[in-house]
Amino acid sequence: MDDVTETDADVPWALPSPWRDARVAVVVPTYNEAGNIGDLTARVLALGLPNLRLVIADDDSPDGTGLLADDLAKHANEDGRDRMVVLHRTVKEGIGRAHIAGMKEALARGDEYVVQMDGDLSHRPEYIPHLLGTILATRAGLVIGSRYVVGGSLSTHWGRHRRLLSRFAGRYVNAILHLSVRDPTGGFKIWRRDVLEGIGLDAIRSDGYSFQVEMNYRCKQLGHAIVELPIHFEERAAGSSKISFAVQLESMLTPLALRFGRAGRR
Ligand SMILES: Nc1nc2c(ncn2[C@@H]2O[C@H](COP(=O)(O)OP(=O)(O)OP(=O)(O)O)[C@@H](O)[C@H]2O)c(=O)[nH]1
Ligand SMILES: [Mg+2]
Repeated sequence: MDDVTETDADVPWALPSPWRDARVAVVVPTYNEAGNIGDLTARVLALGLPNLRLVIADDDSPDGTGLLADDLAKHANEDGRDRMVVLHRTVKEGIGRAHIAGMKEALARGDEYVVQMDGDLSHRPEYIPHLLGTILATRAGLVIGSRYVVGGSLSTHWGRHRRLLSRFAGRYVNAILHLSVRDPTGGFKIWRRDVLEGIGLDAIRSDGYSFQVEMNYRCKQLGHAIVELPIHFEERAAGSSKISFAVQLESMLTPLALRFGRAGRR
């Protein structure tokens, strides 16, 4: 937790029944998140959503995140329910690939809504009931936890350079793809199952962070509404960023490929 003190924001917002009974999967890709996985799991499983399932997609993290997750899952599933699933992938293939694996797992298990969330606690788990409530109320295809709508905010630990870069990335994406989304690169989202099925996860090309943009574009192409819900984005709690040059390059090229390349048309 960075610039926000322990306040009501940390107390999960209770959704009324029958909304809280929705079958929702929370997919979290992890690579070296050993310092965060315990807290993240505890907070997600404490949300008071009885049919929530946590799906961790770990790419054989050298710091043992996968093994830690296995222990946490053993404990979480003690009563015989599959509340927590850990996917062990053998190769580090990027956040996009890990998300696709986690989403496919959720769909195969019959979950109706799929949340995507980072594993570094930048995305506060206590927003999940808000995301779920918003998608249920609006019937949007996708709800994005947004840093750039009124009420949204960024960690004060973000310096000027990082803020500008993030803003530029959003503007660049919108200039090319006309998404009309204030935070098109954000990674805290909830999807309706039928929208993911309509998109067809096997057709997604992005390996890294451009996955977020490609998925938004596909959603819009299919004519589904996208709604943004304000969130406060925190600095990662522990560990370090995994963004490489290759991933940044992919993020620059993907909007162009979607708009002008053959792959963009469906
Ligand atoms: N499974 C898997 N997870 C990944 C991979 N790359 C990143 N992640 C996870 O994706 C999430 C987001 O990654 P971060 O490194 O925090 O990237 P970011 O949030 O865009 O950047 P920062 O703001 O610098 O933290 C984290 O949970 C990472 O552990 C990958 O190749 N495989
Ligand atoms: Mg992060």
